[in-house]
Amino acid sequence: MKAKSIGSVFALSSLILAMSTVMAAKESGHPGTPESDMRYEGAPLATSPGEAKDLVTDAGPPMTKAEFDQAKRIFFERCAGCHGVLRKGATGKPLTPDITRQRGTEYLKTFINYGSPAGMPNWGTSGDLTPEQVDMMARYLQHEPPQPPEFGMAEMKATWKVLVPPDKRPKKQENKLNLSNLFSVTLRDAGKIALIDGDSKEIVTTIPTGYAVHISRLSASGRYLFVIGRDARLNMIDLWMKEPKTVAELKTGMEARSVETSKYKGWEDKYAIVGTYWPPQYVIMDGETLEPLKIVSTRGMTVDTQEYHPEPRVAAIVASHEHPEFIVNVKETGKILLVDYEDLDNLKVTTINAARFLHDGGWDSTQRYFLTAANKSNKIAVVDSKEGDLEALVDVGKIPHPGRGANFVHPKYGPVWATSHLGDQTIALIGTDPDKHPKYAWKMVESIDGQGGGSLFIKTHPKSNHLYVDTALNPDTKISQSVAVFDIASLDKGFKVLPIADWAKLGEGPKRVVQPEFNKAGDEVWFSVWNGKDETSAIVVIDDKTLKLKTVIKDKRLVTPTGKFNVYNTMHDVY
Ligand code: DHE
Repeated sequence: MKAKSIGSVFALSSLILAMSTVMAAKESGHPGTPESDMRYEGAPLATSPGEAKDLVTDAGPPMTKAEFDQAKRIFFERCAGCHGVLRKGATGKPLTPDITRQRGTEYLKTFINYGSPAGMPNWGTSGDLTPEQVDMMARYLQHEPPQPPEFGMAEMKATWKVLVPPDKRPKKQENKLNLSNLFSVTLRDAGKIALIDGDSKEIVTTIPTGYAVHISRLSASGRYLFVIGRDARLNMIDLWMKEPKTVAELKTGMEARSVETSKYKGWEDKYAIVGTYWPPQYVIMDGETLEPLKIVSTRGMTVDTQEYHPEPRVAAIVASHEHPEFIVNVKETGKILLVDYEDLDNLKVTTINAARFLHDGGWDSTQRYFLTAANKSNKIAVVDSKEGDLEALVDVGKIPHPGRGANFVHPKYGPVWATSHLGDQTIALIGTDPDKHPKYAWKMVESIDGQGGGSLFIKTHPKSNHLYVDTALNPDTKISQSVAVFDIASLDKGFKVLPIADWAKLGEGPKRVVQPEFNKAGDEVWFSVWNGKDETSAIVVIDDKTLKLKTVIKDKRLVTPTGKFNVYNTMHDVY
């Protein structure tokens, strides 16, 4: 299967349920379902449908082999992002044969044709699927879900490449780059990252990575950059080389979104970890060579109904500063794992009950407490990484989506951590100081209004007095193309709007403004203006004090820039 450009991708999403209640549908042709939402959750799988094992039996309605193959392809491209590869349900409803056979072909056809107010797009009446395809999908769903292959040690080792062995690498930094102010920028649809010098704003180089590359993280020393693609390809880039390049590579599965490295004292640069969506597992690798050392499945029981989930995907991973542990979010089971990497042969894993569906999150300012979104539960789970237990589950707004969140000192509540939301316009502030402000600790102390829903990322910096909130998925282009900025000393006075996309002076296109990221000094903020693959994108840099435009970085190599990771801030978890 060839991956499609983001503009042509559609999927089912219950994220849409909440968003559609606050936003008008636009552009997508699916009532109640803005196109941007479908694109966000519904990227086609990197997993090839051809590799999935078919289980067609007489228990389901008749289908020819050709029909089954076509239906499988459509499902992998358009539906699996929300319903899960095994259709056990994720943000979309479960569609296993025990349920679908009861519903029957006619019922399923109606659903697929017309969609539902709960966020199911109207595939038939929108013209995306022909009447024959709708009929075919309704029959397909009554057969057992085809299962993509597993990916164990043998498969991983077969993909493992050490391009430059450790003893052939530089002994000291061989370039003149100011590494701590370097940015790794995701070039999503180019399958590359760009390294941009934070001082001169020049592109140092671009480096090929995995398909629809997702995030970058740094080794504890800051020397190695780890980049994960949606196809689960991990690139390890040595920033000390004359021209930084990939020194080791590993395919860790078929779908992945997260990577992290060991940061506990004495374990710096020792291990890396990748969490995969398919197969549902995590793998711990050698931090110098990416040799896969330990693979652990995340299949198991859900936190609430305690039923078996065959496909619990690994979402955010952070490295503990309190113990030699990785903290691993397991999305569909709603459990957070503390994986002790001291002894990989006798692996100790603490399982913390949180809530579904765990997604992204970050540290409080002391780096003891990990705050993470359980997005379908509208909660933030707080893990005490020192004691190794759940501190609280805090109710917030609809579908919290913090990225790594934002830490600042509130004039009344003391230290707080903030998240914005996909499903409403609010920004939730949670007190994080149980010692000096116990009354406010682990409570939503305030909910302030931003520009609108559809927010993905929020950011501040210890040196800044501003809080920036993007609204990249808001259906109103005025809102998705600008950001709200609050003065932390007077949050109640509302926000200013910075028309970031206008400042970039680009031509046509969606021009979503996404993910604020500070430079090392904390006096500049970088925003991606994320346009279509064949349109011009840019990075807009503003002065944090004056909120005025400083620079627009435009270059034909900057194809669909999204996430930006400042080396120093990412290494030290500064946000
Ligand atoms: Fe992300 C972080 C998953 C779509 C940009 N994204 C994450 C993390 C997860 C995740 C689990 C946390 C990783 C960690 O901290 O270890 N993202 C997913 C999806 O499942 C989803 C919804 C759909 C998909 O099929 O991938 C998805 N993400 C997107 C996008 O469409 C975004 C906006 C653009 C893009 O580049 O694809 C996007 N995600 C990001 C970014 C981060 C991220 C920039 C890191 C933020 C940070 O500040 O750390």
